[in-house]
Amino acid sequence: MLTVHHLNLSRSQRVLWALEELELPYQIVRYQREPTMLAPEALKKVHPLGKSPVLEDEGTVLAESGAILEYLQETRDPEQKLKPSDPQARIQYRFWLHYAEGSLMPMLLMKLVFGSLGKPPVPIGIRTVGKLLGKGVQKAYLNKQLATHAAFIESHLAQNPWFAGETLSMADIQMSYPALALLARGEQGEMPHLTAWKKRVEMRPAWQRAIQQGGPLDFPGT
Ligand SMILES: N[C@@H](CCC(=O)N[C@@H](CS)C(=O)NCC(=O)O)C(=O)O
Repeated sequence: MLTVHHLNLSRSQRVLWALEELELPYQIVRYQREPTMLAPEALKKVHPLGKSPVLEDEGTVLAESGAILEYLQETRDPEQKLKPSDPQARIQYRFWLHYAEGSLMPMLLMKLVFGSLGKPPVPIGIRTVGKLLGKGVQKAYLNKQLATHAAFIESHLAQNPWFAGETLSMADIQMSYPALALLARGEQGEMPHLTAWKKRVEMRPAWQRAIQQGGPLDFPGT
């Protein structure tokens, strides 16, 4: 039986969605974020990094959502439901699978960190400086970077209903967390194509079942 180590409000929602799309049986071990938003120590007993998601399959322990999604596709998707067959679509598939955590998530995470420098747990005496520093980095660097990413995603989805072309794939599942976080921030103006993609995602019964299993997907700090 596949086991998902699932942290609330987290990237492990992707794994639940993939499992629901593939209609696979699985069990969930649940973890709640600490007040600091970090994962509880118990997750380190499952994998040394102590992050979620982690997937267990008959003694194999896998971390990294992209690696987990590729593993599920290779081992549990004989009909290739979640990987396109067209060679050009496969190029896109690989690109978005890597881009999600390699390029977009780091910007969103930095935004979260630099946006928090004026708040606890930063010591009260340096919060004013922290806030100024955070705002400076956002203005000089992060906001421009995120605007470039948002425009790039919009132009891609203007031409493609799904990230790897005509059909839903693991690329959409991997992109779901940063793409929805970007949208939730609401700082990029109208993003009609990403919004339309979100609606297509939310209409999928497998997505709805994954949300029922994992809890509502919210983006703390966005
Ligand atoms: N690149 C990893 C990131 C894993 C990760 O950072 N997960 C977050 C949840 S979204 C986490 O476990 N955070 C809690 C912590 O850092 O303590 C992946 O895609 O799986």
